[in-house]
Amino acid sequence: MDPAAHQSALHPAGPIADTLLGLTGWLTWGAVLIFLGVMALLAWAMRRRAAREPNEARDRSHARWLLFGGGVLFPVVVLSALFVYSIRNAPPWREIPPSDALVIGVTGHMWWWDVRYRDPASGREFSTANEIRIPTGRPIYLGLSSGDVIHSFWVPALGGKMDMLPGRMQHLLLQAATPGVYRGQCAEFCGEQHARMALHVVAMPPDEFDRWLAAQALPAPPPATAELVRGRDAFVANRCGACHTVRGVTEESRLGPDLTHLGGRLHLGAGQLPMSVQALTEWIGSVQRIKPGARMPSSEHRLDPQTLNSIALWLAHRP
Ligand code: HEC
Ligand SMILES: [Cu+2]
Repeated sequence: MDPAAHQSALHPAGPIADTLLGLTGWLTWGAVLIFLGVMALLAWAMRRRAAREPNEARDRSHARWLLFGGGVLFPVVVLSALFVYSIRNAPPWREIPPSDALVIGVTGHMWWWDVRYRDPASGREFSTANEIRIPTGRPIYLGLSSGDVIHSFWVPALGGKMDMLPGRMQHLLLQAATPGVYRGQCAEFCGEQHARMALHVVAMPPDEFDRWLAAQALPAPPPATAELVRGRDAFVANRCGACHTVRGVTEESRLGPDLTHLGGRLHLGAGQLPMSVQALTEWIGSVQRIKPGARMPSSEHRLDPQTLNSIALWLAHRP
């Protein structure tokens, strides 16, 4: 796991995760208190019973107390209080995004995340993968869906958890108060590489985010050196574009992650390897060894090491 990123609901990094931790605290400590109270009563009752003669009238009145006091009155009071508290403090699970929210589409696939943005300045829509960049201090409204089986979206430091269902759009709000990298993980078993379906949320100051968004919306610039031209040509010739989009180079395909600005992402393979030319070469050559069952074929038997390396260079040089 990336040591710089944290993935903990106990260390909230935004107001929504804060509220959830508060609610968890009330529930946990409330349950502990009630449990201790009941145990103390039980101990007290056992001691008294041992010390006393039986008396039917008194026992009946105690039973009534237990039934109405402990069985009805107490739960009604406690549950009503909790109900009011949670209604007043619940994060706003709204069908309609708040007016200041940034809307991002996330689709779960076996075993990676497709992330879609719209740049308000240029009106361009674009995809990226496995990493969600967000501005701090602003609610993020996620539209969640799935391309195959049920997945579940959960970045514990920033908000709640929501299932991603095929054929249906679900919603979730996130918010980050401080810049940082927050790890998430698919939270619904979705097949053999479920455990290797991680994602990272990178929260950045709003102006930095705006620059990032504008740059991501642009297509890939033409390669500047002979080596990069070789990489691009090999990518096209080996039909990587059957599954991957590199905007400006290949037609759109949604079978695999968009690779237009891959070099700017922190990880490869849904959080499996830190980004580097070396890791990319390894991934393209032997993805089936790194992530067995991934929906991408290994290329080591088809491509020589130089070709692998030049594709990796071309993919990595574009932030
Ligand atoms: C049959 C479809 C398919 C083909 C062909 C294919 N890929 Fe992939 N590729 C995928 C899928 C699916 C993933 C996501 C795998 C995962 O993480 O589980 C992926 C992941 C990747 C990633 C990691 C992206 C990220 O954001 O983590 C790179 C890089 C990549 N492929 C490069 C290539 C290259 C280069 C080629 C051609 C030699 C290629 N792929 C051919 C389907 C394909
Ligand atoms: Cu999953």
